[in-house]
Amino acid sequence: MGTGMGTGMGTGMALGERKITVGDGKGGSREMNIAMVCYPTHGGSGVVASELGKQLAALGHGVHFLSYELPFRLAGFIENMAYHEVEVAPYPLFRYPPYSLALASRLADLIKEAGLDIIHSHYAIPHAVSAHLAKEAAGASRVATVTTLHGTDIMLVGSSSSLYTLTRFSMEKSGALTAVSQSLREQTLETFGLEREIHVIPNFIDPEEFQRREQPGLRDRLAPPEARILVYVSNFRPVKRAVDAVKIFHQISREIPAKLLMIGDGVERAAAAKTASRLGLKDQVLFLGQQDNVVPLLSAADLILVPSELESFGLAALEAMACQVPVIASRVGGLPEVVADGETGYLAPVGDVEEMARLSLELLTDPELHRRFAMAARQRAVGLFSPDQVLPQYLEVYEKLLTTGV
Ligand code: GMT
Repeated sequence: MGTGMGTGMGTGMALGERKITVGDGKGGSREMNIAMVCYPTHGGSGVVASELGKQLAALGHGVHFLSYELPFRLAGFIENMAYHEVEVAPYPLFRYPPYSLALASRLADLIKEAGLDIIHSHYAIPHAVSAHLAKEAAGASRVATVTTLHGTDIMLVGSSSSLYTLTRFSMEKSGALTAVSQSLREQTLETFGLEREIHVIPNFIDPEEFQRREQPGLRDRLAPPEARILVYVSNFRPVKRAVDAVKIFHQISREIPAKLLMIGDGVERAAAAKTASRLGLKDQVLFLGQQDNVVPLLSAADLILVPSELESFGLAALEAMACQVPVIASRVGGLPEVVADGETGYLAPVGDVEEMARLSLELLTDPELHRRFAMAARQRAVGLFSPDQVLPQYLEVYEKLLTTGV
């Protein structure tokens, strides 16, 4: 089931004059038609796909989202954008409903229905495999395929022995590969022994949406005036080390009045709550669950904790920086590319709870230092990770593929 494409195709404004047109088969030209394939849940890859789709649609390109559910950032009518739900017919024979095949089939149909020029998959596994299959099934060798690697697909899922071969195959078959950090690019090349080009295109935020906007009264409702507010945002997978966040906070709260807001949900939430309760922090650690809009909460915060074990980029850190929230994070994966150590936050070894608590206290007890870091965080987020910086990089990849006819 798909929602209708908005009217006014081709009326979008040009951003940085980087509009790309393709031949319309009648001697004229038209904007590109792009299929965006992603997971719809609160993970960073779905967020990035949605934001990229919005930017492309605003330029006048036709953007078709395919997933099993509407990605949460795409609620409401968006001009030039359509959503196509991928449904898998339930059948008792299937122990595992074949979602990747249903996706490939829907994509193959859409290649013809919408005249797709590009299929942009977010995740090598399973989306890039489905994209390749769709191209073959539709006999559409002209359709270009782009795959953005986000980390989870490559380092956690794709490198497992059961999926390794197909992950590698999907990357080899993609017309272009992009990775969200230099670190992920290098890890991918090494893990899969690939020799091909991987473009590093970082994630981005909309600086208008992600800016410090304090909601009147919210801070007072969350904590007493003298307390500092820390946030932790994740999907509470083991790799995010939610328990470490509580332990870091425990050490901080022994020195200064503070509250910790735990945002998100997932398997480790119970362990984090148990740790908070064991450490006598039940009233100071608030579990707020899944939040569609984190800006008001980030705008009430003084610091974000990102103690992850693995993070190919760390979108939560970037969103916080854009809201003038300095970051205390693990020195791992792409986080050092996002957080400027000693300028917009501090980095420490994974699991070094003591050091992360010490660095947090350094910032939280020195208002001038904190102010400087907060300002630098916003400046870095806007200067390096805004659509103006990042969108042209994706457009360049698209343009190159379309002109070289891959
Ligand atoms: O780990 C998550 O939050 C979910 C995950 C995803 O695949 O949606 O995030 C990955 O992609 C994000 C967007 O590119 C990155 O910001 C995260 O660092 C990355 N997660 C890991 O590498 C563990």
